[in-house]
Amino acid sequence: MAELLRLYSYWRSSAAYRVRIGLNLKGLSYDLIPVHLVRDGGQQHHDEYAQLNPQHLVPTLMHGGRVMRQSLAILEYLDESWPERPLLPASARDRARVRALSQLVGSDIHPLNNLRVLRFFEEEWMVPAVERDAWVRHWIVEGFRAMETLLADDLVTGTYCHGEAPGMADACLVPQVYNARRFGVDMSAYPTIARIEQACLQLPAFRQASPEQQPDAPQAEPARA
Ligand SMILES: N[C@@H](CCC(=O)N[C@@H](CS)C(=O)NCC(=O)O)C(=O)O
Repeated sequence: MAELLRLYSYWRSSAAYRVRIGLNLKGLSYDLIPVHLVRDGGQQHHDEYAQLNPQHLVPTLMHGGRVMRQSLAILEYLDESWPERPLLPASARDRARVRALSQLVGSDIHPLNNLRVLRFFEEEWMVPAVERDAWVRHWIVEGFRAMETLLADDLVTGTYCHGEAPGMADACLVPQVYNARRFGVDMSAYPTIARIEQACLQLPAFRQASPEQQPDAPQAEPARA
């Protein structure tokens, strides 16, 4: 497994953020290749990248000449290839729980709010920004209501989504909370989610994966003299 890991990422992509967390939790070093989703008409649409990822989406992971797509599949690939510090628990039942929590975010919240969906509203249907943002909040609130119940009502929930070690569900949840905050969702309605997010953000693996820490994040404006 000595081959180089190369992650195609965008600083604010929550799907890429999941994989950055997974790589960091595993202690794996990787090369980060920024793909700017807005600049130059969206670099995800450029031929060179579209050949790697015909869906024109980030993230894409390259490892030993193999190309991998879909953040949850990539996280599982990392877990199977580097079993130490597992992202998924040991028993099939517990794995099903963690996968369900992860998919709640990855399959049922995030796709409705993706950049291409919001762009379609704006560019094809001329939906005003205020309504577009209300759509985003609506689907996050729907998903978080269920996620909060699932986490709060289950004794298996610990400091993290599943027990006392961070894993795949946390790698999905934290980027989604980042998006929720960005769009003005009131997180006080989801105390368990907010508590787990804060616990995760204590860990360097999560902090170093955060959008603002990425090399392609816009630099803060220098303070004026
Ligand atoms: N299901 C995919 C979703 C990937 C995805 O939607 N990526 C977004 C960024 S978070 C993207 O590349 N959007 C580009 C676009 O909408 O044009 C995964 O989990 O990898």
